[in-house]
Amino acid sequence: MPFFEAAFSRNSIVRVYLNQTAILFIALSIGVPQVASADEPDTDADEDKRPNILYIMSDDHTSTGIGCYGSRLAYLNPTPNIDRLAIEGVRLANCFCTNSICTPSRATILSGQYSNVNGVTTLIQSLDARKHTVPRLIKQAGYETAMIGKWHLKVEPELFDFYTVLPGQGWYHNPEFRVRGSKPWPKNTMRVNKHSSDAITDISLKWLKTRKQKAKPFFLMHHFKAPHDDFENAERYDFLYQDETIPEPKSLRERGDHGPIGRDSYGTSVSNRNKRRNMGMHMFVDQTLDDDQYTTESYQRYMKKFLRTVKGVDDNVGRLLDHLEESGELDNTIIIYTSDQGFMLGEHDYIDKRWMYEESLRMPFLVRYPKQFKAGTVNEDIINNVDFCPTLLEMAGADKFIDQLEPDQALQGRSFVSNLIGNTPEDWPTSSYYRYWMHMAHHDNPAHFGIRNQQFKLIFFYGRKLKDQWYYNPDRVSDTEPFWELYDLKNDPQEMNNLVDDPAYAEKFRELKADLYAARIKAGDTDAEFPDVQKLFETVTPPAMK
Ligand SMILES: [Ca+2]
Repeated sequence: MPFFEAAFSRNSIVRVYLNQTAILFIALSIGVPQVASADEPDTDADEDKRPNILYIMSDDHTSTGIGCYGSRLAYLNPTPNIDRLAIEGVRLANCFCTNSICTPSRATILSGQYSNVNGVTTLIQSLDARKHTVPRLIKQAGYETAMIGKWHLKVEPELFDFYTVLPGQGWYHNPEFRVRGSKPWPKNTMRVNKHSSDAITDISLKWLKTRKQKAKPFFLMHHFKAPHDDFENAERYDFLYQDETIPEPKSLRERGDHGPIGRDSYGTSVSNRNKRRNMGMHMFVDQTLDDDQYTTESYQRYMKKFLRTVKGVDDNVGRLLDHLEESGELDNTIIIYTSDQGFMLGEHDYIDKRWMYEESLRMPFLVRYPKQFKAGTVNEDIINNVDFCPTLLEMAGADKFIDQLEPDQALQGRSFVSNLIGNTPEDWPTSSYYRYWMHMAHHDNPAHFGIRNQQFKLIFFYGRKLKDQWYYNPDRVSDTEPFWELYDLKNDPQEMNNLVDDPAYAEKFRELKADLYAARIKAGDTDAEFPDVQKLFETVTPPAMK
């Protein structure tokens, strides 16, 4: 039985009953003397009781910065409103990104396709409107739709009934928004004299209160800009955590055998390890401090700015929940909270995302809908953002239109509604494929792809600058030597020991490499355009893994 029918069987019956047996029966049964004309609209009968869907997504809000994920920061209670969704709903423990950077993740969510298929592999490309499958099919299913906040896909979000979006990354303070209007996109703009998290929420609340098609359920994509760097908080949080010493991850200073063995030059840092770009520079740390002091100061400033920005997100999630409660819509709204990817908060001395490492790879995902999802559930299935589109479509009853998609719009993921209910399909995937394309751009991350299952992660850093697949200062970027990383997440959840030098894991390496080979074929990502990459993948093998 489709999701919304199961949830609303009673309402569905009432609706069908009213529509089909007509109003005469009701009029007689309740003793109304005059029989209404069959042509007269019946308000109750016409009201669509399917669930609203509020999809809240923030930018770079790693699960480490969300209380219910239980990290070293949880004791600060950084996100009580977001945590409420986990307490009263389902938390996904193993939800992963397929390409951990803003524009590609958003394109994957809207299209239900991997980056290599939807064409948005890097920050450069935009997503063809033909592939805006989520808003198109959900509108077709009879929802009133809106996109409010950070969009970052360049083209007009034209398929939504309503939109108000930030241009590109947008501004934290007094942001400008692009709106629908008489001039061609993107020339219709307005500006709000507030912090972006407050402004975006104001706009969403206003839309919820004044939307034009109230007989329909709503589908709102509410996208915060925060807590993306440079982590600018609203003034009211300036002194939050001022006297706190934020705990460091052990790997900030003791990097172990993480990363390419014998090499630690990659990735921008909290410390002054990366001399070209590190967080201390962004945080105006005194460049003459000794190494230890520099790391301490850089980390503390970084965490406090990040967490203050997070607090602004959480308080505004609270405003959205309060509105739904006050308007009586809370329990008839599927409320999702997620982030376009994770973020490194000093683990392994890294900042930013892009890596396939846990804190960057993992997406927080919480969903509250008490009519279907049991409160306090933690689901550990391997799910990724290619699955978001089919899931949202099923939630809206729009999955019946999937058959209408053209071959180049075909969905690559699967709906995880059954998983949320507690009925994981027996043939549910047991691993997730990943690829980061933007070789050495911005944060000095070599391009890589890999696979993660419940226990292991295998990553191949092919290290090639590919045509049209990089961005920003290309002259600075050159190819890097290919290398492998292998982690046993069950015995080494912090990814401190790259096992590719340990012959005891040679068989496991070969098994995972075969899985990765198959995952690449399944994702349609076989580098037909870049045969050198596929050749490196097939031929480069660490000596201990032969
Ligand atoms: Ca992002």
